[in-house]
Amino acid sequence: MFSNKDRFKESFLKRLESMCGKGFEESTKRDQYHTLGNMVREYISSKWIETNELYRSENKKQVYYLSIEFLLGRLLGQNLLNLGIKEIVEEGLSELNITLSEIEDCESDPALGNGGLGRLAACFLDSLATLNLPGHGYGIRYKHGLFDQKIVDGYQVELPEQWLRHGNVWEVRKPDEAVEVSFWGRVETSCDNNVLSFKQVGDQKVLAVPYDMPVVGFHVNTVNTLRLWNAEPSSFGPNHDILSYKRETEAITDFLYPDDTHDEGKILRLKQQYFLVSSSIQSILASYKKENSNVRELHHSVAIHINDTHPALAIPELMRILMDVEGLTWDEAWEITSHTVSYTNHTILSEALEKWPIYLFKPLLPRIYMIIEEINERFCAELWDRYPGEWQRIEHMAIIAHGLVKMAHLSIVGSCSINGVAKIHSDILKNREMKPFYELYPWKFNNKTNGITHRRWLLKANPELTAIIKDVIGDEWIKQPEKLIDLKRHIYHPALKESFAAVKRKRKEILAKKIAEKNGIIVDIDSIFDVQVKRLHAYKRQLLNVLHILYLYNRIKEDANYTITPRTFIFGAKASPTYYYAKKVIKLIHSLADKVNNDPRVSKVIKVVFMENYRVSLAEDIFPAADVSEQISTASKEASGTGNMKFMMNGALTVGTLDGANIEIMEEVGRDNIFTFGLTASEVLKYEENGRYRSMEYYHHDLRIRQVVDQLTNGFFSEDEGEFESIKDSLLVQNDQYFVLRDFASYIEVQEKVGVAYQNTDKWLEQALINISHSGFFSSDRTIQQYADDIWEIGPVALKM
Ligand code: 26Q
Repeated sequence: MFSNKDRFKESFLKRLESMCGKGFEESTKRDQYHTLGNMVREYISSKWIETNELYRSENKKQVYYLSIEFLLGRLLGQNLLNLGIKEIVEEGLSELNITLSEIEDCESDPALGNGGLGRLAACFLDSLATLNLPGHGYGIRYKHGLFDQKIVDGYQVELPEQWLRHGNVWEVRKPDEAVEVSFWGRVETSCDNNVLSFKQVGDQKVLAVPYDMPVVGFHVNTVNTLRLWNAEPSSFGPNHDILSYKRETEAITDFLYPDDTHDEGKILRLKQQYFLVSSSIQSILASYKKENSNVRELHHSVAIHINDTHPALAIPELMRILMDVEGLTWDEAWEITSHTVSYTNHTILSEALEKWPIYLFKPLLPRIYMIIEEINERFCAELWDRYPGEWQRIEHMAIIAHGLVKMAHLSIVGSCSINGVAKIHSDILKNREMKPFYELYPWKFNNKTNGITHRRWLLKANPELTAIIKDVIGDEWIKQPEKLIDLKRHIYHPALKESFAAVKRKRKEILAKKIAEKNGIIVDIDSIFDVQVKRLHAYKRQLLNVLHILYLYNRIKEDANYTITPRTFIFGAKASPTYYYAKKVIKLIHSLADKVNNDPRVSKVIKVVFMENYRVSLAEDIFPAADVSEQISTASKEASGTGNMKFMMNGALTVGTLDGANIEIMEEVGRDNIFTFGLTASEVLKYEENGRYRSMEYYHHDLRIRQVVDQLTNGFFSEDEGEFESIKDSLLVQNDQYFVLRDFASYIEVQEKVGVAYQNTDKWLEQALINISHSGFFSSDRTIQQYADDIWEIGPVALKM
């Protein structure tokens, strides 16, 4: 089918007829997409079956990655690339006068995640399969992924996302492997021969039906599985009020929660979490028991990883099944569970730490609550032994306290490993946020600096740059990304610099064309493309970027002799629908864009562009076109960041604070090849402790600051003068929690340096190439290898090609 272009063309045309009932001439792009997608899925299926058979027969340890989010992005192009058949398909299609990219554009962009955490899970799946590691994802098949963003008059409007509208060629429904998940009811305790047993009665059952998606490794035979659960009414459901039962059931997997920081405490969210966890643990145990007779050995064959605390109920759920179903004692079950589960923390923002009120939790999950109570009691007793009389410390560390269940504490106590996602983040966890737990269990804590898959973020997104690198250093780096460092010997070669400059230019032209189409703004290809794309959050400080642009506007207006390297400021960001401040900042970016882009003199040198509906497929157009990567979070607040790595790999220079993985990027490229500014993490933490920061002083003492802050409310933006008052208040009345004004001068200074540096084209190109050369460290292959070696203790299982 894919052995050469002629065979491909023949099969494609035949399949199109049989699938769509039309000839090629009458077929639509979507018909063609479905046809190709089906052919590829079929081509994958034999490898998929073989992989599963191999895993069964070898019976080696497997890892299951539980995540409430998998931000996959489009799969057709990535699967073709990983299977090594992209070129044949492209050649075949071109003889039919179609391009692969128009077909790819028919695919919906599965957005089953909010941002960093969900995209990380997707990169990890790609690396697991490519490294031939037996690792699978478990998630939720949301009917509606993250909302589509429309901008109306500068305001964000959310529309329901509809990725399943035209079906999903990649999934296989497995009704035979459906399991039941129980909610509500009560626990009946009975005692036989001095052994207590527990039964849930009066509960409501929901059917969890798995939809499996293949995860194709790059140029290997391994095809792993992403299993997404769909909630459906069970035949053991109630026999009254069936309609509301059906509605309630289906609501569980109806939509993805669009908030990635605020712990909303909604019962539906808790239902989603338990639904994911219970169905996944049942499925993991069922497949374990097919090959193994003794559940007491589970932790030697199975590792379960929880992506943040959202799947933390895996801990009590595994306890429940081991005790209530398998008949193990508490101690036996605890030994197994606490050696099976491992946990990654992705944030230190306190508002993001999950805490569930008992009054919500206990009625919904009565048996699980009982088990957590018991875990807590035993844990507190242990603490009491170790720290006699230190009741304050114990209260602070308890899993249940003040009417709340603390999911991070449960995760730490029930896991064998706890990791942060960048060095500084892991250090902050150990020395501050989770200090008492680190003192208790120092061996559990470790760091795994995040990574990204270069197969999507370089090979797929930037084939032009990929081709240049191959020309210069061959292709070993594709399998071993750390070998990108070989490029470094060549960075002074004029030919390399020229070809890199040509590629960057080409990708800027492509992006400029999209901007012209979508925004109606003509941007200057020779200007610096300065990009900030990420979720909108106060701590990520899009506002700092905005205020700097406003400052530049003022300079240009006031000083006829002011010169500046031309820049195009590009933003992409979704705000949580209920996050008032974030939505105001989106509006502010639009108001600023209107001012800047419509001013004849200012718009000659700077432009502001907001790209609507930022998502994986758009990101693949943006990173390759960027010159400057904005990573300007308040130091200590961004656990890692992963966009920073995608920019670096595509040859953008970072303007960043010493936060998250920016620090490790600096260690890789050297201080001269990154633009850092602002407070350090320890300075920020010190201010937070001593309370000595006064934003008002910066407002009064720096005229540049006073001018831009005043412009928020003095009619400059010619709208209702109250429009941006809340933003001004956040800076002055609320004392600027994220130190925007404190870092403002430093940011202006570093941005001036960027402008000057860009003028020296030759040197800039060298610096960009240095960034690319050092980006291999940030491949998720390295990250996953570290998880596999240090945490999961799994090794490769592979068929020969
Ligand atoms: C929790 C409870 C209720 C509703 C929603 C949530 C929720 C959902 C998603 C909380 C957090 C998230 C996502 C967090 C996230 O994306 N964190 C980012 O993770 C990246 C990968 O490790 C890091 O690079 C980023 O620094 C971090 O912000």
